[in-house]
Amino acid sequence: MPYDHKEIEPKWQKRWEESHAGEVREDPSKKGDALYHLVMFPYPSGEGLHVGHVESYTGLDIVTRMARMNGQHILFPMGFDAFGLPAENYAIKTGVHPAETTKRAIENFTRQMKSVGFSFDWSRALSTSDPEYYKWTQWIFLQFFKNGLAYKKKAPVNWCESCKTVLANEQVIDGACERCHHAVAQKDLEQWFFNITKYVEQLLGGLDDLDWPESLKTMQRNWIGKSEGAEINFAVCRPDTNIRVFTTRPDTLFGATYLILAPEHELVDAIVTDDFRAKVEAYKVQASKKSALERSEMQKEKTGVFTGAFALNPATEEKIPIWIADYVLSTYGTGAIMAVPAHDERDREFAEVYHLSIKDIVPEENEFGTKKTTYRLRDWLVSRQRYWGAPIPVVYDPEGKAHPVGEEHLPLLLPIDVDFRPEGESPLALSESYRQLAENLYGEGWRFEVDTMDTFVDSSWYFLRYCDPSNATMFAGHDKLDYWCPVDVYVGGVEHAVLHLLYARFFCYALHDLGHLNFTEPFLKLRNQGMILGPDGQKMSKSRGNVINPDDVVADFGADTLRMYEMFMGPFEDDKPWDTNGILGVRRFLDKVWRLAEQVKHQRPDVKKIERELHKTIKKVSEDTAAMKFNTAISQMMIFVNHATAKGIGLGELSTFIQLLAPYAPHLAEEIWKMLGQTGSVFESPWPMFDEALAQDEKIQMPVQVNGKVRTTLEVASDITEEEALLLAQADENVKKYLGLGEVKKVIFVKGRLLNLVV
Ligand code: ANZ
Repeated sequence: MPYDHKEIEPKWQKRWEESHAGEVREDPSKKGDALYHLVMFPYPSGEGLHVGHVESYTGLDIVTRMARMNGQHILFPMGFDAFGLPAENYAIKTGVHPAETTKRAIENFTRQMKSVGFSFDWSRALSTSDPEYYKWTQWIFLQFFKNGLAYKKKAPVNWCESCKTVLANEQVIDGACERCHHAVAQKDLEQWFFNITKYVEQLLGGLDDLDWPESLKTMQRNWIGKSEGAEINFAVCRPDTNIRVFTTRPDTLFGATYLILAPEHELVDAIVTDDFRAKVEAYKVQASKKSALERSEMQKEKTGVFTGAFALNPATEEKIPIWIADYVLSTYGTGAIMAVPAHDERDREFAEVYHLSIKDIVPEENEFGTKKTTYRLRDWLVSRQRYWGAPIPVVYDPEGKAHPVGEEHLPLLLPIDVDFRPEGESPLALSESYRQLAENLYGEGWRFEVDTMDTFVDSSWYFLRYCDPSNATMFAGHDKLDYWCPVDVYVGGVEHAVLHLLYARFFCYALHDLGHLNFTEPFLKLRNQGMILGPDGQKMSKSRGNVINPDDVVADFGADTLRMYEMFMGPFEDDKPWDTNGILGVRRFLDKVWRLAEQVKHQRPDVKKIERELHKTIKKVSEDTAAMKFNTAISQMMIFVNHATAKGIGLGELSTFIQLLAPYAPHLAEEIWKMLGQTGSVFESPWPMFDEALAQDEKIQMPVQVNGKVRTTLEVASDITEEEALLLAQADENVKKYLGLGEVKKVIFVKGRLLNLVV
């Protein structure tokens, strides 16, 4: 009889909930065993939980459950990254307030996660859209503002002239507005920034000691993009000014035959001659329609226009023309380059298109210019002209000067009387109550900032809040932070390799400098789960119709099967396609375990039947689980269950096996644990120990005969296969001698006894 997951699973989930199973408190006596395990919290989308979420959470749930049985005291929390554009877009379409959709989505996610049996500390669940949470997001903003880490300046944004609104990058499709298909242009608006570049060297250096995948560290290093070179001054012939360029190859200065400025460079207007002004203006408009990515694409044909102006090459003292071209970015280096077409591929392409001089030179050291290090990393633009985010706690006086909102006024609540349909400015600008509140608190003519914060701000510090989620006087108490932080193991998707992880690291460096944290690096060890693809091997998507809903799998096969199947699909960090037959196989395995339990539950007296196999299994499951090699741990459990089915198993032995199975299939394990007469929850029992001697493969002396005469004796594993024995025998010097050049005509292999070769 298969077991009834529909009865067993909800029953244990209810008990865990009633006994507050995943909850932990700071206990000084357990400080030495305290660990912090974290999974990236989800955006509560209306689509519900994805099998990819299940993969990530199951992996760390298994490690956590095993470590707890090993006596570790572990914080393993869950929450919701609840602000963001999808809820707002849905509201624009349907009129349902984002707070309402978000609440429903969180309830659904919570139900789904509970139905899969994750051992989170639900008492610490938080949502970033909750005023109790964003009060502290705003508070941190204020600390940054007061300490020069948050500032305002003009920056280009995606602007749709037809909708009169700013668009997020995701809303720009092929250069056009997602809603009205009007061409999107770049427009300069006042924006808030965080000064992340202040920490650029620390963010680079800090990576070295982290236990993160090397590929991910490389992605962060490339994103930061440190580059060493020189800045060289070029005198402009007329008007009297200088153009500074950044180059990584000052040794090629003698080959610099023209200069190029980014179209947005501040000197363009000053140097352009009247004859060329119209062309230059037209080119600037054209460039403003392209994204930085499009502009720096290598394969794109280079375009540009001459400004009519010339500069002097300081090394050759030759007059060289000054052009503008959009492959030079205003945001990198100095926004101006010296073009060396003989040595730089892009410069050569450009020179060929516009018939500019290409001068072949032998690179040589020169003392023009000064050493300079540049970084690709820019300061973080955090303001959004959106509704569903944390309001920026800044108030402007009647002269327009920005002031921090008083901390006593936090949380600065997101007003409800808004029309969140984008109509040219931030939705908060249209809130009457928001306008009134500013005047009531600060006086006539005072206005709150109407932009909200990028949701990456919310997720940059959520792991700190988990340590002390209901603290009303601080984002988290020092004692609590000291107890749990930093995070020992962090698991999540590789799509967060750069932004989220970099921003969270920046927050910790900054909060550390402001005296609020006593550590800098938040995530000591990090692992990425691979992507679960649809049964067709493609990325799961609604439009392809290849999405697997975890609810269906839980209903049809049970949560334990879902968990184990996802861990069995392949190495945790690999991408792998869904396979319905694989689920059936895992379910059959669990049914076999159930049958073993039915067989031995009344076994008296207890016996030992497969002691060696058991110790081997304890060793393998313990080591592989700790190393997050879940698929091979499961294979070993399957091998063990086959042995047990064939040879029989003692009640004590099965109980031990159930302890190993428990982190993987917690519901079934609890049920069987009880059925076998064990007391308490299986998760309160200590993780099994193994005997190293027993865990070794059993060795036997195997005689090897050639034509019926013993020629050698080999020490081999008792379960050695015929192929392995043959290979070992043929490698033996003595056997080789007697085999001579003769061909082995026949092999007689008696498993665990002898090998006879007939020539
Ligand atoms: C002359 C030269 C000669 C260069 C040569 C390269 C090779 P990385 O390594 O990425 O830092 N550059 C500088 N500022 C730029 C900008 N704002 N937009 C586009 N390109 C820019 O690249 C630095 C090199 O990229 C610089 O060195 C400059 O070209 C170009 F044989 O100067 B080089």
